[in-house]
Amino acid sequence: MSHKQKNLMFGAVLAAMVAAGILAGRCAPSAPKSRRPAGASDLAVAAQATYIAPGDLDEYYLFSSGGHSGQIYVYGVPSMRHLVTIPVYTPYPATGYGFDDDSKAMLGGLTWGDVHHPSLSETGGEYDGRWLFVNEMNGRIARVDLRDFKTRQIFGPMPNISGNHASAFVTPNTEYAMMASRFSAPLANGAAPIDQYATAYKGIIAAVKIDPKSGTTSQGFEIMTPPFDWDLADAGKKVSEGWAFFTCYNSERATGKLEVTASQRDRDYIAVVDWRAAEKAINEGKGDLIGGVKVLDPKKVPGIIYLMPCGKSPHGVDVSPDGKYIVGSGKLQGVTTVFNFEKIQTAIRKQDFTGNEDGIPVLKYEDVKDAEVPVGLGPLHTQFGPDGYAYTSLFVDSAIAKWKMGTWEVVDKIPMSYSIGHLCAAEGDTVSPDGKYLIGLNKLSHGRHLNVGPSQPESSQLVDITGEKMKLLYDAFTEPEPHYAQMIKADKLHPIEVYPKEGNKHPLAIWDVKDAGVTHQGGKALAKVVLVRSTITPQTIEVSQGETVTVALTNIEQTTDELHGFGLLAYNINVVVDPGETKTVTFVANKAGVYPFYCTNFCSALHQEMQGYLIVKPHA
Ligand code: K7E
Ligand code: CUA
Repeated sequence: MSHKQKNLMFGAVLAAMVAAGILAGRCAPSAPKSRRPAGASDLAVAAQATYIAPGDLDEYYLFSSGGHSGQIYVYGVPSMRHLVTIPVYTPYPATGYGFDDDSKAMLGGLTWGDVHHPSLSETGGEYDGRWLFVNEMNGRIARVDLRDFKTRQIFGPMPNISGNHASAFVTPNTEYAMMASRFSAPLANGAAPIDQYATAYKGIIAAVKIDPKSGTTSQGFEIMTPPFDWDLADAGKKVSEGWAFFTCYNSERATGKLEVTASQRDRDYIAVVDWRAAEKAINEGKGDLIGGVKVLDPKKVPGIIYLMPCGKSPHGVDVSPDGKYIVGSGKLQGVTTVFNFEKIQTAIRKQDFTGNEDGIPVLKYEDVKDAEVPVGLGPLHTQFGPDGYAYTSLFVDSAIAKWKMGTWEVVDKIPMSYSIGHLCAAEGDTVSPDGKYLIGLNKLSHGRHLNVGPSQPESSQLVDITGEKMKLLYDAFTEPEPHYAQMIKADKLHPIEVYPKEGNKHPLAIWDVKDAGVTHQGGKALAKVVLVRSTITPQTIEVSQGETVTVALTNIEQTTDELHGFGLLAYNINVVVDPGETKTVTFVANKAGVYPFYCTNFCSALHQEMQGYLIVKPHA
């Protein structure tokens, strides 16, 4: 350990002691050498602000995108402690996800997904703590139930959509989650040469319908667009409720080297979608069946979508808490543009258009913009506080700019280490943001951690936004790849700790060891298994080679944290069963022999003894 590292560590320990009150009343220690522009008192304040004493709880849950890991990482804020990983699109041996029959079927043979934007369910524009929807770049949306933090549905791939990036972004009462294609392609899996891109390839803006009671997702509507690359979305709220906004790049309809070919025009677009009108059109039976989905063509169904010009190659689009402003930025510019929803409505009413793109009317930039805010270089995403302030991430400047809505004045900037992408404020995209905390989700960690070789973590930086000036509080490190995250007040979630026995309706559930055993019928074997400390019953599962074997495992515990596992490597079986839960795993016993199985989760002093044998009798 270098002298500098020791100093840093000493500083941290002192700060923690101050925070814990151990040094309270004494003079603050002299400033340790630090790479941060902060003195000892600042460090002590930061330490106190993020220190959660043993046994105490964090104030917020942070649901953070795991990118192409296909997972969601859950952190506590302000401690930034990693609490749990929710596997969504990727098998996760730690919880047995993707191994048992149900979760395996849900994954549909796929073993990864590219998660971008977690979206908490809302009621009246507030997070209601019921579900978390999360998109995947390849046309899927998943629903996580926040009662048990488990993925309960994977919907899609949605036909006609390739590269579903502008998603999941739910509407204020969780009627819909957004979808759109970033990579335009011929619809219905058709084929056309790339030189026909501008005409034969189509973009799609879509929405997935959500059942308000169960959260179950199903096909909503699709709107055909020119082959732009739809990038991000946000749902309107309050005055703009019923509308949704989507950014695009490549309004040039170019192919080839897009960094050049798709940057020729000065402006791209933000699509303004009247989703209620689209819903009504679908309910009236409008639309053409393409690839198994009703697709609305704006030429035939006017009044559902408009385009407003925006700075070249915009990325995020974010609606202010009151729904009045839509913030979007050309990501190569030094300003972010604030569009005014009232002005958009007026322009639409007056039919004040400059032209159209494949039947979609184009609004005038000057008609609909309110301000260009000089936030700094490379504005990507904006989040909101409770007090009329907005926070914009600047990728090129590697900083966050704080600015005031209405006066459009930039009041503060704080550097990020390094190259911030998204940012997340506490309940920052609801109708009533909490303020307090802002997290920069950075693309690179830039050496601010112990060296772990070339594959380095990404970083999340916690910022205090209670005061006039933003203050850096904490560096946390995450696995690839951070995109968006959402932060919800912890007291809005009430997760269960065990599955109540009465609620278990699984047809193969058993609750008494005397019901455990193996039955055989017509080439199939069914083993009903009880898991309870510290025995797997039956201890031997005997089958014949070639039989299709289903093992139904019920964990009959009703005690918090008493999980049991069932591991059997020879057949790639790894199931974890929570208290009160039943899971099945099915396989063909094609290898004769004796194969030990065992409980994988440490469950008691006699956990080691929780074992048994699968005996596969060879063909005679
Ligand atoms: Cu990384 Cu929203 Cu996919 Cu921006 S996205 S940075
Ligand atoms: Cu059950 Cu270990």
